Amino acid sequence: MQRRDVLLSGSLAGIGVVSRAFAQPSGPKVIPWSDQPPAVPPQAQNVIKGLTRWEDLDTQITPNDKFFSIAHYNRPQIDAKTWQLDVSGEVSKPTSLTLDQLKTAPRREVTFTLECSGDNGLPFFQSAVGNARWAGASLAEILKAAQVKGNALEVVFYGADRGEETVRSGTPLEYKFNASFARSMPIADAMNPANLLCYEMNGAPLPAANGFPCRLVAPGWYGIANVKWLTRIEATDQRFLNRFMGRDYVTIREEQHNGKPVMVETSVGRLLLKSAPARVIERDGRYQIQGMAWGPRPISAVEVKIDQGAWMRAKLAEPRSPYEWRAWSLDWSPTPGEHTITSRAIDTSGHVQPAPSDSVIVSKKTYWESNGQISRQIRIT
Ligand SMILES: Nc1nc2c(c(=O)[nH]1)N[C@H]1C(S)=C(S)[C@@H](COP(=O)(O)O)O[C@H]1N2
Ligand SMILES: [Mo]
Repeated sequence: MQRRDVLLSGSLAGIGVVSRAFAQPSGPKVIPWSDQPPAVPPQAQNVIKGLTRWEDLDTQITPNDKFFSIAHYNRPQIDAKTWQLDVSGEVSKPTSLTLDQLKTAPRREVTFTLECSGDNGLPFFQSAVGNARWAGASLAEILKAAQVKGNALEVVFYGADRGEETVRSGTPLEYKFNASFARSMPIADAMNPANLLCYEMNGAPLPAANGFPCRLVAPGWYGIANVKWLTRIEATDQRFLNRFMGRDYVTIREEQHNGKPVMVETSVGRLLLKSAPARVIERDGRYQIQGMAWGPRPISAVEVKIDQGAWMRAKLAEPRSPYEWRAWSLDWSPTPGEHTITSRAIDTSGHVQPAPSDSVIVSKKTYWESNGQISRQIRIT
């Protein structure tokens, strides 16, 4: 062995990268996109952590240390020994569960691709999506045990994190208060058997950044519905409308109704159909475009367009759990120079991921729910 090899295998021992690299001197090489997103601006660096660029999300499951993390208020450090989850409100049997009690309920698992509804809505925010194997107790079973009353409309999920909110800002009626992070869901949606009171992520205890000791995992919903650092679950006979339901996380579209313009405001909720080119790899002069596709219904096809060419069918990986993204790839023989790669997903109901020029995207005035087709730039030498 050369001295350099000894150093490498010593420092990288156990990762498995070294031996593979030496066994295949011309292993696949990732060609980074030439349109790298700008850095997260300083004022957003507490809110957004751990954004991993697309080129580095190279496994079906996103490892915990590459998973993004969003926190709108503080990032609570919770002591698992004293933590309790209250189940209260319009229920006949209010309860308070310790982590050990929660873990005595049957352990359920779901693999779910979690995407922030702001993903691709801002220049620096281009990979706020990850796929993990989540484990915990069934939310529906806990709610059934608490006996939700017939008059209840919604279930509200409260996190331990808090922050100052202001209504009627700058008017004589201005009111500031200390709010908890919270989101609500209609009873029927809360009863989805896939929903978890989750305490485990990819076989490890939930990391602090992702909600330790317990978070809601709501497959089929955007990240915002997946409340972290859970402390309280409350059934209510009213509509819950806080900042994250009715003010901030609102998609505003200018639509034409009977020929008249109408501003339509909707709360961000369910996941939308989407795909993204993840990376281009090259091996011995042969190129492959790889990406991911996800959405509320199973993916039936992904198509790829290079520059202004025709749409081409990508090869889909085997389908896995209905809630996780599906890998796709397309072999490519590029000419040297700058190229644009665009992908679009199609689901089993025939929905097509909209083009940026589609009215559903053009009419949208806020940055949430940006599920339009994504184009990336690459330079081939
Ligand atoms: N308590 C709490 N839960 C929260 C948030 C938050 O700020 N506080 N952010 C939400 C948003 S906007 C997203 S996109 C997801 C991100 O989950 P992650 O941090 O595990 O990636 O958490 C959601 N759950
Ligand atoms: Mo989000």
